[in-house]
Amino acid sequence: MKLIGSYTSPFVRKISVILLEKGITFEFVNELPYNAENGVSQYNPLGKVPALVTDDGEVWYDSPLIAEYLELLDIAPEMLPREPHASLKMRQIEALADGIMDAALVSVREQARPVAQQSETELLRQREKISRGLDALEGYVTDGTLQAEPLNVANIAVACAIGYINFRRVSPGWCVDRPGLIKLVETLFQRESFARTEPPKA
Ligand SMILES: N[C@@H](CCC(=O)N[C@@H](CS)C(=O)NCC(=O)O)C(=O)O
Repeated sequence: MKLIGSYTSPFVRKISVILLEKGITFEFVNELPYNAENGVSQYNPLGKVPALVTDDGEVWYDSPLIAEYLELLDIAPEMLPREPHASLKMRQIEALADGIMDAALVSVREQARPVAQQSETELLRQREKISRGLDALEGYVTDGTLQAEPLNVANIAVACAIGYINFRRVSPGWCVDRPGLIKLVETLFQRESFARTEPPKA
């Protein structure tokens, strides 16, 4: 199996963590999707990572789809509850965490533009999405819907989203008034799969 991705992408990290936790051997193919020259589009016409190439040569992309494909392999631990409604709930939280990653990514791209071309309005819009998303996640921790155990697509995606906003310093004050989320991600970051997939420092 080959995972096409970059070491800084939170979506790729989500899939890497799932593969490591399930003990699935994979080759990491490092591609930088924002570089002018990159090979991502030969795997995903949208030019986005992650993409997963199976041993049969089938290609899957969009991280929730890849996660779902990996569940079909029936390799423990299961990353979704068996009960359909509970499973949908976890995927809803995964979508929320993915949305926070999307907003953080847009912010980072916007801030990489020359200052005169940056839109404060756009940055604020994205910051508000992140803030509302984190508030919703804190609510899920408070009501017990979102927990560190058992590991699943929801708590993995949440930890990857927060790992990314920490890494890019997108919302430096995110932990103020969100004690549940802090505790959740601190627990998850202790796992070997998260330690091994930390984005590079430089
Ligand atoms: N919904 C996609 C989002 C993937 C995504 O946005 N990946 C970024 C890297 S973090 C990317 O490849 N961007 C390249 C581009 O938008 O051209 C997923 O869940 O896989």
